[in-house]
Amino acid sequence: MTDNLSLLRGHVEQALSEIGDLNALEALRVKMLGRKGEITQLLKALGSLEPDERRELGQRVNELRRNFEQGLNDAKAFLLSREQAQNLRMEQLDVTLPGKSRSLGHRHPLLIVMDEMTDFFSGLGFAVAEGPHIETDYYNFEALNVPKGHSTRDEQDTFYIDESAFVLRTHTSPVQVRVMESQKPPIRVIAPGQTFRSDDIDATHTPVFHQMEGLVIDKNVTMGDLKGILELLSKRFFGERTQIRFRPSFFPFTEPSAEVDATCHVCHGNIPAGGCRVCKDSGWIELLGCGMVHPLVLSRLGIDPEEFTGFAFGMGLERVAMARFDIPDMRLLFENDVRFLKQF
Ligand code: 2U9
Repeated sequence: MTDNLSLLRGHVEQALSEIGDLNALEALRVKMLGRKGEITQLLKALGSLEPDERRELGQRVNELRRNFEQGLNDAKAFLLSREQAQNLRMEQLDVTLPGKSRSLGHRHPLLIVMDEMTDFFSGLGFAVAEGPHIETDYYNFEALNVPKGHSTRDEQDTFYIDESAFVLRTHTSPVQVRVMESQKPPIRVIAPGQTFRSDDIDATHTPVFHQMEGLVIDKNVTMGDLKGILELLSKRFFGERTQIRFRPSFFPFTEPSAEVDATCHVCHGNIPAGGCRVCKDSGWIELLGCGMVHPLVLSRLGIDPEEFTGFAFGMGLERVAMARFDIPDMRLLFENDVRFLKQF
C-alpha cells in the first residue's frame, strides 16, 4: 500500500501539471475523489488495517488528499484567469481600424415631392386624409356630380371590379367626400395617394399614378383664397420668381373650374435658342386643376351652399416631379432602376 501511495502521488502530480481545461480538471477530480475514485478507495481500504498501520497510512493518505485538493484549486484558479485573459483579448477593440461604410437608401423622387407638399400644406393648417384604393361607384363618381355616361366613367378610363359595383379610385376625391360625410365645416384637408386609370403606358401616362388633392370649406371662402394658396405653393416649389395663371376649364365637381400653369422655373419664359426641354418652349408648366366646389356636391353631402363655400384642387404628382427634376419620361419613375433613382 505504501508503494501504491507513492505511485499515486507521482501520478496525481503529473496529472495536475498536464491539465488543459476545466472539463479535464473535473474529470480528474472524479477520477480521484469521486465515489469510486482512487483516493476514495484508499481511504476506504484504511478501515481494514491494523490500528498502527491505519494511523500512519491514514495521515499520508489524508495529506495526499489535501495536497490533491489544493492542487485542484490552484489549477482551477489558473485556468479561470487564463480564460478571462483570453476573453479580454477577444473583446479588444482596435479603434484605429477603418469603419464599415453602410450605403444609405433614400426617398423616391415622387415621395420627395409628396412629402414636401404635405409639409407645405400642414404648415398652412391642412389635415392629411387617406381612404381606400377600391371605392364604390358612389364615392368615386356619384357624390362628385360625375353623371352616368361621363367620359371618366368609360371603361377606357376606369378599372371596374365586380360588375362595376366597385372601382379602383380614379382620383383621391372620394377621400374628401368621406371627410365631408364625417365632419362639419370648417374643413381643410389634403388627400395624397395612389390613383388608377386604364391608360396605355407612354412617356406621360401610367395606369397607376399619384395625386395630391386639397379641399377647403368654410364661410366666405373665395377663389381669391384659392389663388393665394396656389401662388404660395408654386413659389415654394419652383422658386420665388414663379408666377401662375388661371385658364378656364370644366370639371363636374367644381364651378367655376380652372387649370393653373406656373412660369417655367428653368427658362422663366425667356426661351433659349436651343429650346427649353422643361416647358417645351411654352414658358409655362401645367400645375393642376381646381375650382369652387360645385353647390350640388355640397348640398348632396348636407352642407348648405348658401352658408358655406369651398375650393378644391387636384394635381398629378408624377408631372410635378417630372417638371421639378427635369425627368423626360414618366416610365422612369416606375422602372425602379437604381442608377436613375440615385440621382435625386
Ligand atoms: C370634392 C370636391 C371637389 C378636386 C379637383 C381637379 C380639379 C383636377 C386633376 C388634375 C390632374 C386630376 O391628376 S389629374 O389628372 N384634378 O383637375 N381635382 S378640382 O375637386 C374636388 C374634390 C373633392 C368633394
